[in-house]
Amino acid sequence: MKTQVAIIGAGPAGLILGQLLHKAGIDAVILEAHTPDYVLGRIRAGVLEQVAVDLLDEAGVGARMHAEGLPHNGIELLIGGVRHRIDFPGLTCGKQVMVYGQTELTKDLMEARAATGLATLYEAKQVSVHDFDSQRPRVRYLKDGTRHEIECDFIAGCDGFHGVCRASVPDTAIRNFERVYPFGWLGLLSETPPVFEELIYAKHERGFALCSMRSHTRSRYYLQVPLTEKVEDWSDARFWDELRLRLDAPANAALVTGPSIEKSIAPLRSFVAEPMRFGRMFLAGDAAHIVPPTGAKGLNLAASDVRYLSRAFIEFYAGSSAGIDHYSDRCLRRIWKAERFSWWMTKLLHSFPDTNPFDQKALEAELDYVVHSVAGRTTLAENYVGLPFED
Ligand code: RFL
Ligand code: PHB
Repeated sequence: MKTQVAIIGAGPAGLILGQLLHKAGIDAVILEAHTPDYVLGRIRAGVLEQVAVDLLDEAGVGARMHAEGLPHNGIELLIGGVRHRIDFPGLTCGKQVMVYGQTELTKDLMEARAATGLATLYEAKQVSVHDFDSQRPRVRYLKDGTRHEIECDFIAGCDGFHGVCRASVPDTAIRNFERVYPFGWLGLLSETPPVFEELIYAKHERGFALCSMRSHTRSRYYLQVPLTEKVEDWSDARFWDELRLRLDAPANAALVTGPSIEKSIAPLRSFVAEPMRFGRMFLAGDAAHIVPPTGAKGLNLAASDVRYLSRAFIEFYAGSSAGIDHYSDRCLRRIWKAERFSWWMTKLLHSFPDTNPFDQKALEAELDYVVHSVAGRTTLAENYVGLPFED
């Protein structure tokens, strides 16, 4: 088989890229290791920046998001039992974010791709990437017991943190930057109305908690837990009891509990691989970087990478290699700002074991500054709604 771009991975990065390339008349094949149901079963992100919303519109998949998504104008920080509102439009000249689940977005992208009859090869096993330092890269895979090979102009590694693309780069050609946190997030999804109309980020001495949502009838909650915790040890009742301890009286009065639809623990990590281009192979999304979810940036970064990558490919086929030459640097400038923000939000709002008393006092002063100064709130708001692209 021959194609222009072989995309590895049908998560948000791979599917958005496929759609943008299709719109531009560039031929692409997507290879995915799992089934569509498996991909849709992973409950992950919930918050989209305006630039991600705009990109989904550009890709022609924004209709249901606009009909069913929830535009949000702020978040609440609950610190030491006191609420502080971060007003996004007021602090960022009118910007807001959209609450729309990654599952729904992925479903929209899958349906749009199926409707145009484009090839997504699900359950492609033993995917391997070859000759990406030459003019003719190749991708091999096993499907239904038969081995196949794709010849392409480019490989887009959109295969997530555990994917094969980054792992295929020689150690000498790549540098990894990493910070691992000594806790994870225990997430619970329930068919219950959200506790509040905006997201509540709660800092508590028992640990961080987040009240989020997917719709007016579906809620998503998270609790900071030590990495040693096992999800089997968290009954729904234990989860709700612990959440109550970390919220304030108005939230507890409004909290509607119910059976969980999904419950899982995700470790927190900051990670960046540099560069993101290796000859004719490009990494995008979680394949190249991971952020702790506190800043709601992972999916948004995946979207911004493929925005740059799609434009780079379009420019290439129009006769200029400037876009592919600048891809890595352009992405990384934006990525490092989101990494910094996600690390900062995590540091401010979580309880860290072994924090010394001086650092603890300095952190409390920093939080006090952030919520009580317009400059502090503006810094948080402009990073949360998403920094502009440098084109
Ligand atoms: P994905 O979604 O991991 O997709 C990669 C795809 O590649 C496939 N794959 C392979 N296919 C073929 N061959 C191989 N060898 C392959 N290896 C892997 C995988 O099966 C998969 O389908 O990466 P992508 O597309 O880069 O998208 C990234 C996002 O999924 C991720 O950054 C976000 O979910 C992060 N995230 C959040 N991001 C936000 O922007 N806002 C949020 O509010 C937010 N909340 C979150 C989050 C992530 C969380 N977890 C569980 C990590 C909340 C949580 C709890
Ligand atoms: C979510 O709804 O899953 C969510 C929202 C905000 C975050 C992280 C996760 O910062």
